[in-house]
Amino acid sequence: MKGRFITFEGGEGAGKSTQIQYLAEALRALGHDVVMTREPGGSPGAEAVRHVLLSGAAEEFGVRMEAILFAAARSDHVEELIRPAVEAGKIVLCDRFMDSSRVYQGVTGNLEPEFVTALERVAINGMVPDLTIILDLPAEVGLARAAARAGSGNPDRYEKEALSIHEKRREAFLEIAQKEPERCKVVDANQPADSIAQTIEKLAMEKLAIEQPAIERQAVSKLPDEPPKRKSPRKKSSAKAASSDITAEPQ
Ligand code: T5A
Repeated sequence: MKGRFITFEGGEGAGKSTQIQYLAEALRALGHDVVMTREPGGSPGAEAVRHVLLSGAAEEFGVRMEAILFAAARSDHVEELIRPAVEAGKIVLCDRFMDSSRVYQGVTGNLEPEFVTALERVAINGMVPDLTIILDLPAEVGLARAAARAGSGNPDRYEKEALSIHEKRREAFLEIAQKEPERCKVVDANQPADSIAQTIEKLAMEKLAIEQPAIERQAVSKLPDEPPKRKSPRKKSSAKAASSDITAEPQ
């Protein structure tokens, strides 16, 4: 089977990492080879840039500089990890990708759309996600979840920003979904994690089934209606545990 690239987007504390764990488990139970990764980061080069961005070290140099750094990290991540994995037939689940740059740097960073589009084109180099899950919930709820996360330490560069900015980001993600309904599916994230996981699993299965050749579609159609029994996904131990399977987080 051709690999697939699925991204998870949304505001702070929307539950992206939690849901990636659930989906990875469900897909693995069906025999898929799954790679979990995240942005900024996901490859050694990009992880080095992550620290600069999230610590706020680049903030004083302005949003254009930050946007270029996100794009540089993304380019490395795409070429070193995402594309090779998809070409090898794996399903890549990524915590944030190009839509986060459109929203955080573009909309709330007030960067010109042409600049954001140009960076995106270079950074992703054709690697458009097959499916993007947008986890939607009030910014207040997401921020409270992020703050309550065990051992979360100090808020990062973006978590510190005003509630109105986070609400604007929520609207911007919904707008992207409206413009690209084939790629982006909005999921109500203000529910118990288990029910969100079932909705996402269904969306992912539909995507896999639709685009698979007939013989593979037949196999998927024989899957049981009920999702496989899951264990709770592992908890994060620090501010945000590296979700990449293969990359350690340099701090
Ligand atoms: N950024 C990133 C940009 O500005 N531009 C870009 O191009 C990119 C790629 C990344 C930051 O970088 C910015 C955006 C971000 O500000 P990060 O540390 O990687 O920062 O953090 P986030 O991606 O924002 O993710 P968070 O860690 O804040 O949250 P998640 O992953 O959405 O949420 P998760 O799963 O960790 O859950 C948070 C807490 O809520 C609980 C979990 O157990 C956890 O404690 N939870 C639930 N509680 C109740 N009900 C549910 N349904 C729950 N689901 C999870």
